[in-house]
Amino acid sequence: MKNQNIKNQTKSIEISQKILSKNDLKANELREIYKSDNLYTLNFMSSPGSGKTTLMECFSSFSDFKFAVIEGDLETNRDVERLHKRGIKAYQITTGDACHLEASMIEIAYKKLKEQGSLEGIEFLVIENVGNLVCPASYDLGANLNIVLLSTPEGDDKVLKYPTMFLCADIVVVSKVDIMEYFDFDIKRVESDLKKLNSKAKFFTISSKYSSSIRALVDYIKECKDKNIASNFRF
Ligand SMILES: Nc1nc2c(ncn2[C@@H]2O[C@H](COP(=O)(O)OP(=O)(O)O)[C@@H](O)[C@H]2O)c(=O)[nH]1
Ligand SMILES: [Mg+2]
Repeated sequence: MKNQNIKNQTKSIEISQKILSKNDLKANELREIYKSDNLYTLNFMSSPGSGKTTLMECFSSFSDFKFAVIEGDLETNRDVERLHKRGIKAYQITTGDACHLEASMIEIAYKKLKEQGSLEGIEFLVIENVGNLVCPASYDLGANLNIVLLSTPEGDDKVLKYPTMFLCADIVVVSKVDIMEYFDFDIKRVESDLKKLNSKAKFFTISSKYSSSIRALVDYIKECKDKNIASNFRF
């Protein structure tokens, strides 16, 4: 009888806290490092060829946007060579067969950039993730903003086909709008899909041919830094 009473008084408590993975823990450490070094960090993700490196080349024409880059590719130093040609400080990570960057890789690259003095006078750390619309969305890099590019040749149906990627975006950028008409790309469809999936994401359209479109994106990123906005999304 006594035991029965105790049983009735026992309450069950549901614990639904996320168990942090090794990568999550490292990403939390990186967040603190960026903060103490006063660097605002952007994680650019997209398919290969959607225009990430080109966008970084375009950034270099704005003297009020001081940035260094960590490049992620499966193989080759080609992107870093392109950036160095423009005078951009950059460090290349080659992942071999890993289809995404992980926080531990960023930690190593960050140390190298720092040792080289490449972070002096820099306000923004720009990460170009490995080109892939799937895997990078599962790895927190501690960035302040996660920015996803979708180029017009890829098609206007991708937001709902790759929801994990677009869910983790603070900013979605449709790139290559100068050639949009050749691909029957419907911007309204992308905007409407994004509203349904992730209404908090800010939406931009850009082309490397239209400097004012890049300027608008840079201004918004600078505004986020000034307001110290942290990513809506935790991976
Ligand atoms: N027409 C057009 N081509 C672009 C634009 N941005 C990038 N490209 C081209 O797209 C190709 C892939 O660009 P890249 O920056 O290397 O893409 P990433 O793989 O995402 O870094 C290159 O040939 C670029 O010249 C754009 O706004 N308009
Ligand atoms: Mg690239």
